[in-house]
Amino acid sequence: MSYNFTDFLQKRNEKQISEMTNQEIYYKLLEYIKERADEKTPNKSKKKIYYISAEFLIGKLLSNNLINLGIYKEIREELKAAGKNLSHVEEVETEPSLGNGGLGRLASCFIDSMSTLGINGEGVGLNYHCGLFKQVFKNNEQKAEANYWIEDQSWLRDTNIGYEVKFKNFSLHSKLKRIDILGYEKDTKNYLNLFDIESVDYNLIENGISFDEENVEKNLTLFLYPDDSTKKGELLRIYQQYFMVSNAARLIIAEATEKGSNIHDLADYAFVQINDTHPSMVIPELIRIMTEEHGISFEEATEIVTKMTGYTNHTILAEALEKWPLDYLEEVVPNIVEIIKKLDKVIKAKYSDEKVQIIDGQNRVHMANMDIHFSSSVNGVAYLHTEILKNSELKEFYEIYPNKFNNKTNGITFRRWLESCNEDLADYLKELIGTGYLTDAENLKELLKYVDDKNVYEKLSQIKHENKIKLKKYLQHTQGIVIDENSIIDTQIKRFHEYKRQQMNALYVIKKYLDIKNGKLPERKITVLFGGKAAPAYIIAQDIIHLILCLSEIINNDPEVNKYLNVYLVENYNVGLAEKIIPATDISEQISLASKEASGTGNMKFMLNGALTLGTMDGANVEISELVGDDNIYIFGKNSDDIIKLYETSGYVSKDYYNQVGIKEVVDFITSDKLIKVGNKERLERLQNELINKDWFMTLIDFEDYYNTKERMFKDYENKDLWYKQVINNIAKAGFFSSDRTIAQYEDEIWKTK
Ligand code: F55
Repeated sequence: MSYNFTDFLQKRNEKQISEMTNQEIYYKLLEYIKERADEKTPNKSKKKIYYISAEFLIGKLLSNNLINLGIYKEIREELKAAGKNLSHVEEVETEPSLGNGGLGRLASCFIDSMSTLGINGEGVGLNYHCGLFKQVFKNNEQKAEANYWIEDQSWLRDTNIGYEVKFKNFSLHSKLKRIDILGYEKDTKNYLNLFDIESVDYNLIENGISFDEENVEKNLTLFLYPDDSTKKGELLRIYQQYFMVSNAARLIIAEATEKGSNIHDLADYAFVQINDTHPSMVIPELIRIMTEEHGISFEEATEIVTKMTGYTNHTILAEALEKWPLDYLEEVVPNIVEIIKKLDKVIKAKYSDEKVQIIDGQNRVHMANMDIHFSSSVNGVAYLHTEILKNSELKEFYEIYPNKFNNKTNGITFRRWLESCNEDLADYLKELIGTGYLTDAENLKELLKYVDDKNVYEKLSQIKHENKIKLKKYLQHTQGIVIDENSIIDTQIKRFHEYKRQQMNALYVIKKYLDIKNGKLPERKITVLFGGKAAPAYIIAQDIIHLILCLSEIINNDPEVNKYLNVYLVENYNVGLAEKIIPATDISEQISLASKEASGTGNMKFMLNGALTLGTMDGANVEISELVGDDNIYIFGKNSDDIIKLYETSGYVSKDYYNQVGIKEVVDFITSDKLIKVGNKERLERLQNELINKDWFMTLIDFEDYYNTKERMFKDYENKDLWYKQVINNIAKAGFFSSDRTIAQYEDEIWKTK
């Protein structure tokens, strides 16, 4: 059998564990795990999945790899025997920040599940050296700093694979780096393929995250471009996207050829899942290579590529759908423009409807439209989202291709989001229902036999309490935040965006503050936790962050109020923080404006970890509520049909709501003397004006219902039997949201590798 870590060190004449620093232990574990990974064989099947994504928010990999190797507890004991603490070693690892939020995290859960299910499927993306910016707070505002994460020793492995990528004015040579993706207790493994350039130059960084954007030969993989980029960065983003897909196309063709493909049959060897439109240029790029280099006709190449690609949509927000100006593309990749024009011609010849054209009247290329015409599958990421795509957002396409559309409700890997982040809960579940849920998450339903068991309520509440204490220690140590472990913890962690409505939660905080000042005291102390970054170019989102930071300064320092209410916005929210905050949370805030959140995946993580959802009928909340039933979730607000109608008829006037009693005084507080004293007048006034006169995401329409529902939740929390009965119902029904289920559906219904 396998040698353990101590044997590994002895064989190499290394120091004893007890004599090593945590840093040294981390690096040795990294080598040890890589060696163990070398024992595994790559998955083999004729057809291979290439999950191309501009983002893979992988998080730290040490504990996840130990769990997937089945040696987490063993290593912890070995370290403990030497007087070392595995969780301190975990802290040494830097977190790669190769993604913005849900889309990137989803891609990471998916590659974990593909490996676990033994599917021959790999991720393909870019190796950003600084990734998403590091968030720091100064004067109650967000500042962005460069976030270096690559160290001399890391999970990245060098390969000698690399390709020439031709742009209009120069060529770049790529270098492929790989990270092993180990399935849970599997003898096989897959890779995450990250392409890079060797000429990245950190000296281009000026200050914070500003850098010389023109020097593409040296900056191509320097930063992950934030989603709300201004025009300035758009060209760079096109360079990044083309570099990513050109390399992916080369890799696909090389691997297929190696296995005997003659390219005419490429679709038997490869399937490409296009994660949002960022990798869409893979379609024209594959067609280009086939026609230019393999003598295949344009018609045949188009047919092959259509057969071997599928597109996943993650949003209905119009501003997030990529539309590249033709002349930008022309400047970067003229060869691709030729192909896109040909594809556009095919569509123009067939359909007159303006809405389904690839190139519009303003000479912009609608990337999603190209994907839908020239791929074989179009999927949304939750039931409601897919229905909205079919019936409103992409209606015209659904009429043409009813069979292409399908739903794949998102999921999360339970290895990271339960086994690794909430070990005490995972151990207790094993005590109650055995280990079956580890390989088939639906087995969590067996928990339902304990739904009336008060001993189980007691134990679950103890675990939650312990998790609050762990979070308290961690936040105290790393951020100087001291939360109260006896308070109810109410959490909203996600990217800052108006549609996610952190501003509504902030208004709640104001109302609660005013309540307390007026002598209306909560039964138990409430801790409202926020976490998330705002795109540097997204002013209103930064204003919302500013408001929350100002509120926390006032509230946490007011002795009259801080006994009953605390508000914190944790700095630099990332995967690692999520892993600590979620197990400690009681209330999961999923309060997006109905129809706007495609799915959400935080909602799933919280329910699995024993928090109850306070949410709108949006995204996957709809499916959560169907699974757990009305008694086990707190739903409020207008539904998506009503909201879609309101947009169609321009029927929402925020001022009408602002003038209602109970709302005006709360909104007015944003520019009160108290707030202006600790804040920036311009920001606070702009935000208040936005809420009163625009409020594009209808904060005020749902505020009253939100407030009342949250109050009901606090009341129910005091009834422990009621609360924990709901908690059990939620954990028991969370099995559906395992990404193993999602990936099995992609495999059975789209990919068909087996
Ligand atoms: C990143 C870059 C661009 Cl240019 C546009 C969007 C993004 C991004 O981060 N999107 C994103 O995270 N979308 C989310 O995808 C999740 C996974 O499907 C969904 O759960 C979530 O609802 C959606 O907002």
